[in-house]
Amino acid sequence: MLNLVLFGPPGAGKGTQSERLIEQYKLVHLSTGDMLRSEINQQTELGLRARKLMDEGQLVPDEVVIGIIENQLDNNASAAGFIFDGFPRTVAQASALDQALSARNEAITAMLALQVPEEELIKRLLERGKESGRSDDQDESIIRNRIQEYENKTAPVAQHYEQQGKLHTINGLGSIEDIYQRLTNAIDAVKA
Ligand code: B4P
Repeated sequence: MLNLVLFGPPGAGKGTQSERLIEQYKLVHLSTGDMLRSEINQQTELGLRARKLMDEGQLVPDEVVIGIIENQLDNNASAAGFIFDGFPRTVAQASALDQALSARNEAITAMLALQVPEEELIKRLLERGKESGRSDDQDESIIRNRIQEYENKTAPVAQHYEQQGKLHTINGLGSIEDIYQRLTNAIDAVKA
């Protein structure tokens, strides 16, 4: 299996690039953000809990997203591999993912970490907010809160994979096509 973690701050382009990478490598796309938004749209109990936190720019509790991901691993047992997009977002989530994969005789192949300066992230998310109506993209203070949550809780996840020799940093500035090329170069090198 080819199991990739696509990593980076909010607005780094994880969702954008995942859509192309799953086509190229025939992988299953697991985006915890998309799954949580689907729960919100269906107005499930989980969705109602998640919405309040997401609208404040906070992370939802680890046990919620870990449970969602484990279900998806079981539902896609015959997949060629996975792209984990927006997960893991805490070191506890990373440890849980390692254990869940190891219990299935699998492991993360590589983490691809997109690097984008903060002012560019804010510009992209405010722009998306105008087009998509996503409630967590509407307000600069919520976006800055999301970036702060990333710095405090998510950035250390890169060290977790660096210690395993799996971290690959990718310049996330430039055209979507240029960044896609950088990602595929890195993936092809780890696959070889
Ligand atoms: P997510 O849905 O994961 O989304 P994101 O971090 O906002 O964005 P992403 O990096 O995917 O950006 P995109 O490609 O769309 O998270 C939302 C919330 O869900 C979190 O804040 C949290 O509350 C919750 N959550 C999710 N997972 C969780 C977890 N594991 N644990 C706890 N809580 C969790 O790109 C953004 C914009 O930039 C787009 O409009 C795109 O068109 C544009 N763009 C992309 N690449 C560009 C480029 N190269 N140049 C210019 N613009 C570009």
